[in-house]
Amino acid sequence: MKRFAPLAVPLLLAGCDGPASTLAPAGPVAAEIAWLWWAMLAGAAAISLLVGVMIAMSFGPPRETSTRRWTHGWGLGFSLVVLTTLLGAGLWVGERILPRDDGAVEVRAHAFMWGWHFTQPGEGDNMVETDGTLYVPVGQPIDVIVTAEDVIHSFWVPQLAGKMDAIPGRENVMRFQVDSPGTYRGLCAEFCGLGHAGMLFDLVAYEPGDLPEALLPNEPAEEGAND
Ligand SMILES: [Cu+2]
Repeated sequence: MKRFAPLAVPLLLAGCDGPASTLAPAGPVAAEIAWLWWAMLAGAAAISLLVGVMIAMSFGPPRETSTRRWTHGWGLGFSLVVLTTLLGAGLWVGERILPRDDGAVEVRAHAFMWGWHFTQPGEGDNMVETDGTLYVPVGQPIDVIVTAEDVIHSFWVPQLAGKMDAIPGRENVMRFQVDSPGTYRGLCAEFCGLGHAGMLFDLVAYEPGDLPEALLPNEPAEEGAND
């Protein structure tokens, strides 16, 4: 069985890529979060390694050693330094990705059982409402105001930012930014009933000068033309 273990590595790593992966960041906020993820993995690995070494040593022959060195030095000292560094990194990243008053583009995401209603700026000062697809310009900070109709949902675009709860009667604001145009996978990250698994949406990022058709003022459509 053991010799098949290395084969599992590429398979497991394959799960770290793709449209729903936080480890494939597509914007600065997500990049900070991904960096923090790796830092936490490294910290956890360092402490696990220490524990592993100590377990291995316990199987060896008894040796002259200072208990203090192990309990104070490694047990407390080393672990506290690692955990404090990670806590500091977490606070640093958390502070840097907060929304702030700097004229970011504002969009709204309203969650309901089971779908998403979005409001975003179109041409000029025109606000455009859409269902199931959120349109944002690339290269600019975006503040998404997250609300809910019925129960608690959660707004999540893994490649762009963290999760933000959508709570009825409350407005939660989250910041993100997209580096390059394209379509990104969005989903509800809070179990909200039978239709939860299908509560997906698209986030379409466009060049500011190249407004998608859905954001342009509606031409009077011919009756039944789109059915
Ligand atoms: Cu849900």
